[in-house]
Amino acid sequence: RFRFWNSQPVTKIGEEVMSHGPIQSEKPKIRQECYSLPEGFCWDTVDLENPEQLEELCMLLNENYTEEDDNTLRFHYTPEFLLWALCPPGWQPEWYCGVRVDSNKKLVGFISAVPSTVKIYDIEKKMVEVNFLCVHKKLRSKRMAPVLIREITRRVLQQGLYQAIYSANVVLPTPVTSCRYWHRSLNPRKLIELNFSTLPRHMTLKRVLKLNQLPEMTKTAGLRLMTLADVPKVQDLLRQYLKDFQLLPILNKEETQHWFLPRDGIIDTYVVEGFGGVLTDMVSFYTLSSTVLNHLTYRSLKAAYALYTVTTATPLQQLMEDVLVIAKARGFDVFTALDVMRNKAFLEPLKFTQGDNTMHYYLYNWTCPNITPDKVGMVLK
Ligand code: YNC
Ligand code: MG
Repeated sequence: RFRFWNSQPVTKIGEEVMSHGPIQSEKPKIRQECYSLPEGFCWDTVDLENPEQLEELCMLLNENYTEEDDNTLRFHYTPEFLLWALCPPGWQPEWYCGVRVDSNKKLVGFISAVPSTVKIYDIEKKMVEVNFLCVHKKLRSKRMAPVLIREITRRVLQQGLYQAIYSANVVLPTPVTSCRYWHRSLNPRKLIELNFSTLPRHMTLKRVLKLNQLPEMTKTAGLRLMTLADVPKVQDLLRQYLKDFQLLPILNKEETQHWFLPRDGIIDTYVVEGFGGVLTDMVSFYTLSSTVLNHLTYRSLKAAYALYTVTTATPLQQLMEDVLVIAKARGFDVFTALDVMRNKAFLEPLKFTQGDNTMHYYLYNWTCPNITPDKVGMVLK
């Protein structure tokens, strides 16, 4: 078990951690050449500025990235979404690491890293977020993933960064925190017909529809979409609010703009403007749709994923209810949130139900005591 992970600088399963710091503190010797791939495959850095290569990456992910057991729903990544998720300020071309088949050049493997400054307890570290590790379905269980991970690590070390943060729904050595997904039905009839949710026993559809009904209108005065001019104030709101958590991103202006400025169908941020132009609150979510396979009525499922919510004046539950009202009006079928930050306070009152999946967060080459979800101030995409 964990033949690969046991060779890596990560906290061992069951190890009790009292200290904070790198697992390998000395500067590693960095291998100059790429790691060896199995015969018949070659490395190829994916050029996201090239629309054809971006489309190839979309295809790889759309066909291979989800592990749906029943093959009815499949994430639908768009080129625009990937440009948002993968090209924040400071992105490095070498960190879009692809694997192709030698003979026909088909893209069959991928892993990415993007720069990120993360504060863990009292220590701020420049590191990378690793995401979109994917191996084509027909090439599974051939130890390709460890090669991809070693190679992205090499390319990150080459740029002088020694830590990483990543998340997965599988247990590996060793989660720094484990958070649960919660879902709020916005279109219960459709979710039930798609088997995304089940009709609770002893309940009729009519009753479920009634139970999930939302107000027609939002309640918060001054609630509006974020604009470019709001970037500095949103940055301040986030910095003030997140500082008391034990795991949080440190965002400069450019990063705040990148991650929060609304982009149609990708990222939405709403702010509450009070008297004298003060921004008192913000709430953000990203959009990720799934394709529905083999269904007579439905072709896609539109989901919103909560990012960061900051309140200083508006009651948290009210702001979140407003965002549910907005999401429903905009055609979302479901709103998903993790039990991080202060989210637990509104999840049950607003009729979110706990999902089956867990999101485990991991740190590479960093050890620290485990963090409870309510102390987590960071959401990974
Ligand atoms: C996973 N999700 O345990 P052991 S999340 C990391 N993350 O190693 P093989 C994983 N490791 O146990 P397959 C993993 N899933 O022997 C499995 N592993 O130590 C480990 N799925 O490799 C596993 N994407 O190639 C085992 O497995 C070894 O063919 C087995 O490939 C796995 O992006 C995978 O869920 C996930 O595409 C590629 O199943 C494949 O099954 C797949 O025989 C669907 O691998 C999509 C999917 C994962 C999403 C993600 C975060 C990835 C983080 C990677 C670690 C980064 C470390 C930091 C690097 C920079 C450091 C600096 C500085
Ligand atoms: Mg493999």
